[in-house]
Amino acid sequence: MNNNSKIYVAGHRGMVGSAIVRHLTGSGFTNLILKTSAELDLRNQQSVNDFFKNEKPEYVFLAAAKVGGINANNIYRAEFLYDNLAIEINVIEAAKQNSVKKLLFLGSSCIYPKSAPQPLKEEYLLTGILESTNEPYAIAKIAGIKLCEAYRSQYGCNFISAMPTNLYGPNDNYDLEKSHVLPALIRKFHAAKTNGSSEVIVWGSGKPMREFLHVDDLAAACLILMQKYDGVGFLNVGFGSDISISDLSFLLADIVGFKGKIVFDTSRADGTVRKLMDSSKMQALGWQPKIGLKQGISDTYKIFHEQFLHI
Ligand code: GFB
Repeated sequence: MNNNSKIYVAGHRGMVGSAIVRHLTGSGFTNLILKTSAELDLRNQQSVNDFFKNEKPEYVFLAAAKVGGINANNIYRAEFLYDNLAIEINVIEAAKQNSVKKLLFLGSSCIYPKSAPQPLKEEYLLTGILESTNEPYAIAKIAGIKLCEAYRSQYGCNFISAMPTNLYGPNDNYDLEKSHVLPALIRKFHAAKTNGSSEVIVWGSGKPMREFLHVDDLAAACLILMQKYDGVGFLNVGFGSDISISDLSFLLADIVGFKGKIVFDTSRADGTVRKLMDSSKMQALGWQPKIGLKQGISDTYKIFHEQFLHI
C-alpha cells in the first residue's frame, strides 16, 4: 500500500471508520474513497456492486456495521443480524469480484463463547455457547470472519479480520438506550452534575469486567494489519487489562466531577461476565496501545463537552 493507493473506508462516519480515516490521513494517505450511508446503502447488493465496479478500490477497511450497546443488541436482534450479514456479504463479494488487493474486516470481542477461559485467545472461537444479549451480532461477526477465511482459501483473496475489544473515543453514540456503557455513563454523570441530581443509575450489578481501548489505538492497529499481516487467522486487538463496571463508574464520576450517589439497577442485564482478550499476536507485529484509560476518558469527555453543551 502506498500513499496514492485507492482506499475505501466503509463506515467512515462511525467511531471506528472516522478514526481509521484520521489515522490514514495523518499517515500521508491521500486517495480515500468515502461514502455516507445515504449515498451508498451497503445492505443493497446492486448498489455495492455498482460502487465497486465504478470506483475499483485497491484496499478496503470494512468498518461499517450496525452497532450498539447491550440494550440495543438485545432489542433489535433481527436488525443486528440482518444488516451486518448483508453488509459483509455484499462488500466481501464485491471486493472479490473487483480484485481488491486486500480487505480488513472488523469484528468484536463478543464473538467468543461466554464462558471461555480468560484472557481470550483467538483459538477459543466456536468452542462454546455465546452470550445471549448479543448472540445475533456475534453470529453476524463470526460469519464475517468465516467469509474472509473462505474467500482466502477458495479464491485466494487477501482478506483478513481483526477483533477489537470494547472501544471508546471521538464520534461515539451518546443515545442512552442504544449506546455502550462508557458514552452512556459520561452523558448520565454530566447531566446529573449539570442538573444537580443526587444520584445516577448504572445498569446491572457493576460486577462485569470490560476491557476498553481508545479507538485511535485501534486505528493504528488496523493500518499495521493492512501493511504487515497476510495470515489466515483473525487477530485480537485489546488494551491488555480490564476494569469492573463499578470501578469504571467511579472513575467516570471522578473525571466528570459528579459527587452524588451511584445506584446499581440489578433489574438490567449484566451481559458477559468478562471478556479480556489476549492480544499478544497483534503485539508481536509491533503494536501497543498508547492511550491510557484515564487519559482517554478525559479526552473523550472534553470532546463530548464541546459537542453536546445542550445535553
Ligand atoms: O457497553 P455495553 O452496553 O456492552 O455494556 P457489552 C457493558 C456493561 O455495562 C454491561 C453495563 O454490564 C451493562 O449492563 N452498563 C451499566 C451499561 N450502565 C450502562 C448504561 O447506562 N448503558 C450501557 N450500555 N451499559 C456489547 C455488545 O456488549 O459490547 C456488542 O452488546 C459489542 O455485541 C459491544 O460486542 C462491544 O460489553 O455488554
